[in-house]
Amino acid sequence: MQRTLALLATCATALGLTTLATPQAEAATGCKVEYTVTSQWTGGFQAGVKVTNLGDPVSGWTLRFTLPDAGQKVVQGWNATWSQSGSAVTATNVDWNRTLATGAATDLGFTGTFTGANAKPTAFTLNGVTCTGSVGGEEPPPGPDPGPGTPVGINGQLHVCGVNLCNQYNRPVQLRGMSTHGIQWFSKCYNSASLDALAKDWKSDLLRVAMYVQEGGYETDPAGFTSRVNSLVDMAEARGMYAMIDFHTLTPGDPNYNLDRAKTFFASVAARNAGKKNVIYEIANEPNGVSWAAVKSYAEQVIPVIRAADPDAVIIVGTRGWSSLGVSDGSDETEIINNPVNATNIMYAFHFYAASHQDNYRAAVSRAATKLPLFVTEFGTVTYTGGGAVDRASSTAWLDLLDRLKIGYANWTYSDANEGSAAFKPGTCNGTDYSSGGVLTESGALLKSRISTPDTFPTS
Ligand code: IDC
Repeated sequence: MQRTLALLATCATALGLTTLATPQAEAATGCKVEYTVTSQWTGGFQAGVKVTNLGDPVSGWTLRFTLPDAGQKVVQGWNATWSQSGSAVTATNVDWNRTLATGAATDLGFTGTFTGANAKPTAFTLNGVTCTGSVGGEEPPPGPDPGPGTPVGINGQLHVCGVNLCNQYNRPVQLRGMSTHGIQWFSKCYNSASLDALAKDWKSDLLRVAMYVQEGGYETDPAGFTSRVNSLVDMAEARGMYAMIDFHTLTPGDPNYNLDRAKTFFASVAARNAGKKNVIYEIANEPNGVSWAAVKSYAEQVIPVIRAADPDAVIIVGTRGWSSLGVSDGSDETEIINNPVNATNIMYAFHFYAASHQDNYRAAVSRAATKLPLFVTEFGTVTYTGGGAVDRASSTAWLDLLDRLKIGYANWTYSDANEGSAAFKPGTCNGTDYSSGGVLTESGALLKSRISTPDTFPTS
């Protein structure tokens, strides 16, 4: 302790705030703070502040936070240069902890005095970016117990084993569920009544949360969409369903166009949801017009950002040609088998639209399933436009194949969009009835009949 103690006044003068590096304009940012009062006595206390960098590496940083009670004063700090102005506290790196790699943490601390309640600090920022973590008032309450009979209650934390998705007993499971439509357009469809119907009537294992990045999505309001996704994760968790966080890139098709947004978004949602068992991350919906090498490079930059905050979650990587394993670009699964993403606990996405994608796509999935962990994170019963008639024969052939191979799926869409792929008739989401047969489209009725059959999750 003595070695690292630094007197506030001395260090503030020696290093000053002018030596600070600021993050580059395009750098991804994110941070986690764990604040702990390590001891407290009459009028005084000592606190530890662990800061984890969840963004790109930094070579100089400033941590700021607010002490909410007027009587709280920093007396002496260590491992940073500390200063206080009113309720605002600033801690600047010292020389030896100036650089923080992605995922790297540094431990700071201070002793202080207080006269009131000694409330936890709030509004932590690192280089101006809001931090998540166990800081006063910002930690979500512990998740509700999903309940013994629910998909999350039975299966717990998932992981990849061989080519399968496995549950807490290390046994393969197939998750069957639904995808939202774009949450920027159909947020009215995702409420307590509709999610109750999905969990209880449909007996869905999974809600995929489709957060478009363009088309009026994330890029227009990063904080707002991040918060909306988190709240849908909570709503799924409360009902014992898994939540797949879909970074719904579509146009442009090169996911690298959104690389910095992806790092910032996933650093934040992964830190916030790390303690939950129900989260699966899908890092790029449908890469298109881009090589597998470019998709792999994107994945190998985004996955470490998620792992730094949430080490044990399953991550799903989109594939070339609108997540067709390359088939829609005239390639096939061998480009992935020969050059897989360099990461563990990952799966690869496959998408199909039953009226458009038939025998040659089913053949590719049958072959690939022996070599690659696959998840059908999106499919439709109609054409690839999302509209047109339900192709019952092809949809049934697909679902029978996925059941046989134990490949999980999410159907596009749990919404009342005016298109054949939607499960509900237009206008349904203006009301409160999501359960009666009358609100379902042909596609909705077909999917509900498939998803609601009993799961056979192994329990030992
Ligand atoms: C479609 C929607 C449609 C919307 C369009 C453009 O159904 O209402 O206008 O996107 O954003 C995908 C995509 C998915 C598409 C869907 C159907 O992942 O975003 O949704 N589809 O076209 N890949 C293949 C088909």
